[in-house]
Amino acid sequence: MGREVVERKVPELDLRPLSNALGAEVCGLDITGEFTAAQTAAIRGAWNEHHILLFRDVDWSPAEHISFSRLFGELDIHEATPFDRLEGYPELLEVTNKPKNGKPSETRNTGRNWHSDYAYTNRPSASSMLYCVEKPPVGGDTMFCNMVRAYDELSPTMKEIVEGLHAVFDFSLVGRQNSEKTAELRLLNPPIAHPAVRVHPESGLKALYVSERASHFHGMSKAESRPIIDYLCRHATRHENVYRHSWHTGDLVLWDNRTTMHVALADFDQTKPRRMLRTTLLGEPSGFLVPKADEAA
Ligand SMILES: O=C(O)CCC(=O)C(=O)O
Ligand SMILES: [Fe+2]
Repeated sequence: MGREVVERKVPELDLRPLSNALGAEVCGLDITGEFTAAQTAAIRGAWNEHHILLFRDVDWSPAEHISFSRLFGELDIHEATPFDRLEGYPELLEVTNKPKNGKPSETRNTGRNWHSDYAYTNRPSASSMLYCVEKPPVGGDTMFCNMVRAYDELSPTMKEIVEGLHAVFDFSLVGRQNSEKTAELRLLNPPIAHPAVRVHPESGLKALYVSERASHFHGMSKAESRPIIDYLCRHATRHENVYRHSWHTGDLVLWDNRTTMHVALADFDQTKPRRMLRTTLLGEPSGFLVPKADEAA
């Protein structure tokens, strides 16, 4: 027997801003169960406007997390980081500091610098949905910044310069600690260049696409690129352009990787468990691999 379609007045979503820069909480909406196309479109519209949506007190199964995520696009099965996927659910990445099979988890330091998910692949992620299962008593926060505002607030001349650039994303800059494993993953995900300004396919908004994982701009040396990358990251992550999320169990945060960056803070006692589950929506194919010679420049 199919599940009943719950009557929800989603087109009149109860939205509360999370910060001045970005983000909104969607209040009073049960997101388990089925959605009509109109309801999904209403959530999508709010998401495109606010870049980040928060749902609280979500109590669902891995299968429900996956089916809700699929309403918004095709899911990645995390082949670019083929570890810590939930047993039987490759669509769910477990981001946790809890040991796996008696060994430290691969994801225990995931996201420790400002980034957009999977920028180092040729299908940079469109968006991610992170669900908090277990959290430390204090800390373990995640910060998000608005890359549409970051672009908008550049001078006209800087906008023109950046629009002509391709940023090269390098896996060795993801901030992992195990260098052997990092080298192995860099072979799987060789440096790739993407336009430094991207146009959101649905909203048409332009957003800066540069992060702390960009090594240089294609056709420029690292020495030439560094000050510009550093400036753009500093500019994008100014306090007033950031929302800092302090997690509660049952929180689900949806972020758009085309219009935001995020960073997972190590501001907690690492002996306390933190466990999150993430679905990742595939973005449009983008970018070109960087020839070895150029890479060394
Ligand atoms: O653990 C977090 O808060 C986020 C980690 C991260 O960067 C991600 O899951 O994409
Ligand atoms: Fe991330």
